[in-house]
Amino acid sequence: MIRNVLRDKPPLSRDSCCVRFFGLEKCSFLSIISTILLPSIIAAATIILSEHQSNLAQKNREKDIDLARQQREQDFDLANRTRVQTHELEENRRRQDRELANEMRVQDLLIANNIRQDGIVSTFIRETSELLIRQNFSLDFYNRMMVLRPKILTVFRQLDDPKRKYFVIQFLHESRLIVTGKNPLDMTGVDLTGVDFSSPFRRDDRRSRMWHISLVGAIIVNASFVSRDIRHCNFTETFADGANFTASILFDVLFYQASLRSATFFNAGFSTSEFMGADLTGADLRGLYTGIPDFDRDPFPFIGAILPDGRKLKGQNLIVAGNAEKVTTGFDCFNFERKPSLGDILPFWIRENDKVITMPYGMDEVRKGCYFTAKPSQNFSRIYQLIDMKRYSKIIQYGEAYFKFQAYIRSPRNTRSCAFFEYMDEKHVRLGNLSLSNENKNGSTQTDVIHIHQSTRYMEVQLIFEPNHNNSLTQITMMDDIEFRLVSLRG
Ligand SMILES: [Ca+2]
Repeated sequence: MIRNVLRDKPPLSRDSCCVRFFGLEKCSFLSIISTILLPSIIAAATIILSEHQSNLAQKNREKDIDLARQQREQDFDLANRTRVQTHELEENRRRQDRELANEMRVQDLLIANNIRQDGIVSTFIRETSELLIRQNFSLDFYNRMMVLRPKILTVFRQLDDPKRKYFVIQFLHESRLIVTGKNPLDMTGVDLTGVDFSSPFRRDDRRSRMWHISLVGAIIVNASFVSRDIRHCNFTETFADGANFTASILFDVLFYQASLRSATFFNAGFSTSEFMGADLTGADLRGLYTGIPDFDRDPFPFIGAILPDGRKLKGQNLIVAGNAEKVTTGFDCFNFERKPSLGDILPFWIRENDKVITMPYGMDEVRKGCYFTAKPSQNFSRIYQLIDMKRYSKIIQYGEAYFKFQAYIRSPRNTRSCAFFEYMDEKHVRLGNLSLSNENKNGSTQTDVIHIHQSTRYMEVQLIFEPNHNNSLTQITMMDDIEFRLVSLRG
């Protein structure tokens, strides 16, 4: 059917397509338009394209410039960093070189110092040994005090290494030059600060022993004696602040007048050591056997010492029953109403006869209790007691211990009643005496402080009453509060 329609449609004639425009046929108009417009379009497109390319090129150039700038900046940064790094590296190298040079110099100095110090020690040991051999191991006073002591002081001043100081002390100890009881050298002023005397072994190991060493007067600040067995040693008058005696064995060690501030004796066996006059401020005295010592029950080892808590202990009265009411039986010394009657004396005092008695003070007396007196007699009457001072032998031997004698006395005029103290040696040989008397109606306490003879081992105290011829009890001698005690060391 369609084929039929197409077949039936008449063919287009030439004239039929030429519609007229502006007086021109349509075909001619299109032809003209296409002739003019096409090149224009092409030209325009070309211009636009060209413009676009130009812009692109501009952008690219700008980008290139930017990149180049960035590159330059990076190069500059890199160069800077490299320069800084190079500088730092060189600086480091120079510093390392300097440090190395310094270390080497220090090492050289150390080596030189070591050689010098070894030389000092070996010269000292050689010369001292030669001196000992020359003197047949028995140095006289001049050799000890004018040759050896100055030499020792010089050596210790020159040595700065605590280990070498320890070696020298070992040598002196083994050469028996600083052994207690063997006329040891005076170590006063020898500086042993920080020297390590500690033992690597157990304290009961034989190798821990350092017995009988005398360091009297030495400076042993912060020195260590940990685990050392230093029994029978003498640290009298040492300057030993901060010294460490932890877990050491200190039987029979003397610390008279030593400065032991903040020293530690923790777990040390020091119960038989003596600390009279020492400064123990802040010291740790928690001993092995005793715990913290009972200073009040047994003040003896600490008389005159400043205790860790700052207290200072007075010595005990060595006279038994020096106060009359303590030995009185038969009546009440404080109840004068029932009086007068005479008390009996318990046997702390030895009575030569039965004349010496105790009596209560009168109503008008300031003093209370009882006093010693004597019954009327034609002869001198006396009571006495002997005091064993052997426990004090070391402190007496030290020679700087001061004892105080005291008695309250009132005697009639022109009598010779007195408290009489006589000291004697081990064999009871009398060495000297001291008497306290007072011819004063009012009575007063008489005292005297002396350091007694170094051989003193016994003290006899006598209360001597002169016969009271007028037989009047108001004219009698009275004595009371008799005391004898260690009060201080060196005045
Ligand atoms: Ca009394």
